[in-house]
Amino acid sequence: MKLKVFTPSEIEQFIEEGYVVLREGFPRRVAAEIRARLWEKMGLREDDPAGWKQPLVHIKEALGGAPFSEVWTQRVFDAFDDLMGAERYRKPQTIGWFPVSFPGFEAPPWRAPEKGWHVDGIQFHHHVYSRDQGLLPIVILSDIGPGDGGTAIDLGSHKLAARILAESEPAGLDIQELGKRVAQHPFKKVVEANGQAGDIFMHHPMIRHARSANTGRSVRFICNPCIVLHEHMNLKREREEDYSPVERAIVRALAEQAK
Ligand SMILES: O=C(O)CCC(=O)C(=O)O
Repeated sequence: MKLKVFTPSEIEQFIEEGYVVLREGFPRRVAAEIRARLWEKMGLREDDPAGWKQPLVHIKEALGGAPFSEVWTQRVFDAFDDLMGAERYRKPQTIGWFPVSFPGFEAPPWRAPEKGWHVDGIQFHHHVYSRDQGLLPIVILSDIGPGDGGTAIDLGSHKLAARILAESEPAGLDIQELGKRVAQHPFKKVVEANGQAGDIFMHHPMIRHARSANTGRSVRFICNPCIVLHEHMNLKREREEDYSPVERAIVRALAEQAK
């Protein structure tokens, strides 16, 4: 596959670690307009911290039209093409949901969360080739520095989940059982998804991740839309170059296990 946005070494990082960051995927202006709309929706004000009464407000909605749909730029779709394969996924029109996390409830230093680790996908039965989630993008809507509540991700855990799923075939696993089995394994390396408004963290759909406490000073806005593939992943392609990086990560995880 000819790459449009990422370099071969970034693709290699995605395959091995389970994530790559698209910097400046969409304009900062769009992020600012979305935040303004979300403040309105929450009935809270950015300039009135006295009104922030809880560490998290979860806006469980997918929202479309400008400014929300303006996240989906050609650059973002080019990045999706690089990771899932052009024409192999359904182009989203909306974004959501929005977990907004507030500072002032947990003191620094930031620590990796003890609870809440999961692989996404409560809405489908999981197979190693599932089409229901082709990628997990975390759309950064506010500047998120170290300690500011960036999503915690366990690098390389997508390979573990892939192996667990492969072993469960042909029955596959429901999300609770997948979560339980992944939780029996130690963490490899936990990092925070830090970035600037306009960046998008592109995660392998099988990565283990968790919400982390916002120990910073600013309100953290993200959203994590689900990108659906048109067809199941193909883990037995005839030509090596036809694998998407999402598929190649799974194929490699299974080959490493067989060694
Ligand atoms: O809030 C976050 O940082 C993570 C959100 C998340 O993991 C989820 O909603 O699946």
